[in-house]
Amino acid sequence: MERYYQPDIECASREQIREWQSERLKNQVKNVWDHVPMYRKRMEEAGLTPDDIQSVDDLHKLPFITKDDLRDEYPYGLLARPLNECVRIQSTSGTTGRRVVAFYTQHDVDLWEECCARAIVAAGGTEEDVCQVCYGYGLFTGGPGLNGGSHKVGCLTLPMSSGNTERQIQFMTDLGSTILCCTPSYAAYLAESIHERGVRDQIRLKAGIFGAEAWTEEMRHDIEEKLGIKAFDIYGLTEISGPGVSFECCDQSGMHVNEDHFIPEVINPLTGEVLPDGEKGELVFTSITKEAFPLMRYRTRDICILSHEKCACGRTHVKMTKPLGRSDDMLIVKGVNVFPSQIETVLMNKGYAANYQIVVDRVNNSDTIEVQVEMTPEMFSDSLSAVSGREKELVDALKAMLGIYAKVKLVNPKAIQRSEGKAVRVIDKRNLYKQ
Ligand code: DLL
Repeated sequence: MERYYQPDIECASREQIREWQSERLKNQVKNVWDHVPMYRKRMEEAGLTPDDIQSVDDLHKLPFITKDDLRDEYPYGLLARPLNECVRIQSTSGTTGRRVVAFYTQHDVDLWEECCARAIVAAGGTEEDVCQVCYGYGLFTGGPGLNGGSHKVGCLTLPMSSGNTERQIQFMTDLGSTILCCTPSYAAYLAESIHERGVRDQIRLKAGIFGAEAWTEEMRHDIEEKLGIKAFDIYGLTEISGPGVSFECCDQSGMHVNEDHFIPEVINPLTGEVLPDGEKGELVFTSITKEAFPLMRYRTRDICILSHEKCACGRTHVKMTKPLGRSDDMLIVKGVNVFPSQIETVLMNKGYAANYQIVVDRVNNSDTIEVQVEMTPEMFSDSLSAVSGREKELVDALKAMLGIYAKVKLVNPKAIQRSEGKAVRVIDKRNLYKQ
């Protein structure tokens, strides 16, 4: 029997959800008009006043905001509440030099943790469970979000944070963890390490809640099989709150967006036109219940598809596909659009583990792409000619998927550095020349 953390909300009628959204959107628009100068200016430029937004049908009138706006307003420009009402910040890693700082009131933290609790219950979590959280704690939202959700559900929470694989496995076996929360790449690494140590039969895990980075269905099956669990996807971003913006249910057919808090839209990234269900485009969110840091029509850069089709789990909130890539993750190699997930699919279908790296470069004014992937331990003893035969096989399969030649280099098992958080899949050396 399907269980829900907040059944009245998660299974509300579409009319009810629409009513909540319209009411909350109207209030939020008034709120940001009164308290955030940038929003008022943008609305005035678009010839709008709060009265123009009467329901969700008017949402499309509002201007978009982007990560550049967040940067321009850094750090306090978008605050909608006085600082003394804020109790927390979280921040993105800022690896691309674009650090985002998001603010929370206590109310914001509570609602965020409830969203994570919904995800944990959807994955089968109850107060009987031992929930091991190995997302990073600190500025990253992964650890604090799932930690809070786990408390709300009443699980025994293991606040492990990321890294120290030896200790992770020891706690997992000694305390009998039943739910694992981490990035999918770290789950794959943990699975590998558990097998190497021969302790698979001491593991009690039943479910994993994996997100924060792109992962394919092939990778899901691999992790599910190696750990003997059901693996659930969870999505979110710091700007909108953190993990739990959407989450997967037992149907594993997309992630339900917590629509009572976040209104999703999918737009054509070039024209800004709102696209109907089933069409692929850039995901945009409006946070209608956030107090401290509400974002109106925020362009996420994540590419996905929305679906209002009825879900077998009984939840009524719209589902989004896994992000099919990020518009800024997309590599353009020799003029062709390449998504790392396409490469991962080819590798996993050919029996390789998800330990790979994509190196893009420019040689003699022409783009090159090399896929480095680890041989499996069984392949390691292969002859040189067998190895080059395998490389050729992958080159052909990648050509069929991508339409361009990608060099393939099979490397020794363990040669690719394992990740404890978000995996670094792409090294684009062309960026070095731009600086
Ligand atoms: O990654 C929040 C999070 C933590 C989500 C733990 C799930 C679990 P940021 O660091 O701000 O926040 O990165 C947000 O990560 O725009 C997506 O591109 C990507 N992302 C997040 N979840 C998924 C997912 C957290 N399930 C960015 N699948 C987002 C694919 C994901 N990409």
